[in-house]
Amino acid sequence: PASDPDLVERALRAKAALGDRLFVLGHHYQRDEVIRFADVTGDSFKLAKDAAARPEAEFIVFCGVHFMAESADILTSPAQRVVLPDLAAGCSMADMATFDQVEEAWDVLTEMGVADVTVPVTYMNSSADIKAFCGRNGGTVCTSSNARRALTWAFEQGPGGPEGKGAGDRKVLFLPDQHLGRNTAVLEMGFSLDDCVVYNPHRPDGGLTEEQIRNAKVILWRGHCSVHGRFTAGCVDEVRDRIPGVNVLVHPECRHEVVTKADQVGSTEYIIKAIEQAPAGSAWAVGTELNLVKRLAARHPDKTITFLDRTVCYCSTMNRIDLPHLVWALESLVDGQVVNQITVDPGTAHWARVALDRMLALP
Ligand code: CIZ
Ligand code: SF4
Repeated sequence: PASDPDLVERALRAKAALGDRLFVLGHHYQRDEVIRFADVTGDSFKLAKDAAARPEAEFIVFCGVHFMAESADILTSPAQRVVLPDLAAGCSMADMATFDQVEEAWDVLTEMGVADVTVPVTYMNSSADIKAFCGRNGGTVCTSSNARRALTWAFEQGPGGPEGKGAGDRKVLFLPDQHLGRNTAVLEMGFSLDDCVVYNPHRPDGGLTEEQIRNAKVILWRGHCSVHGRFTAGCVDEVRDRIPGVNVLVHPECRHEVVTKADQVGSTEYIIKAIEQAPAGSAWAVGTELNLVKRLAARHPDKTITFLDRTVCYCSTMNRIDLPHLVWALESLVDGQVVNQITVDPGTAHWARVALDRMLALP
């Protein structure tokens, strides 16, 4: 549906009034009515770096979800203020790993005597206190484009480097997305499915025996994305029947059997580039969030671009940022009021930054 012209006008007016004091970031999964007001667009990693590249902007309005706004706050200067237009825009995957649950899991590993050879690695899609946990315990952060490099680092350079404690016998605790962890370990690094176990935070000892934990190379947290986790192997078969010659392109947050059946797998930025570079007339079925797939289809009318699923599949929390919330946040700033500011306490920010800096230094 077309946006309310009055709200569009108000958003434009507020942006003009704030000028260079304002920097609006828009994630690729945002609604059309919101993303048109973004000064830059990107995936979570690109946006975190873009936020840091604008030190003169007083206000960073983050059109995305909570963990992304936290990362922006961590990576920008203390004087800059990060605003999330709707505080209810969380991420169900990030919420699947709470700090208390992760501490409890670490206690289990400590009791078994394996914590000191285990390197925690968290996906960007996690709260600041989980990133800080990784920073404090010798681990790092990864994105969907550098997960293999982060895991390689963890196994080789983990505590004490190649000669350090547990070298050759190391494990990774991968948080919170089991699918990204498994797809990376198995499809990109040569681990077997049996090298991976799934730790369920709702069961005692993660629902695992001591032997299973001891034998595992990769301990996957039992989290998933409610959007990407919905695609099934059946969706891939169905689209191949429907569109002969179609290229199936999916995000690594999809289940292992979906990624295995796909032709290409990659991060959000990878997906966008692959479609841009695809020849005219080619056909693509894309397994990622629907706002982005629709935009790609509209931007490339010379290619056939369809959604991998037959049902509608938006990220409901991304969609909470709508034009009324954006206008409210911007007009409040014009009135001198910073609403919905996202701040990370300095102690957490310090250790989260340690983990993020390790990621940024990955070879
Ligand atoms: O699934 C998401 O939310 C993704 C891919 C976020 C991002 O930009 O990394
Ligand atoms: Fe979280 Fe998935 Fe939504 Fe991304 S698409 S914000 S991982 S629920």
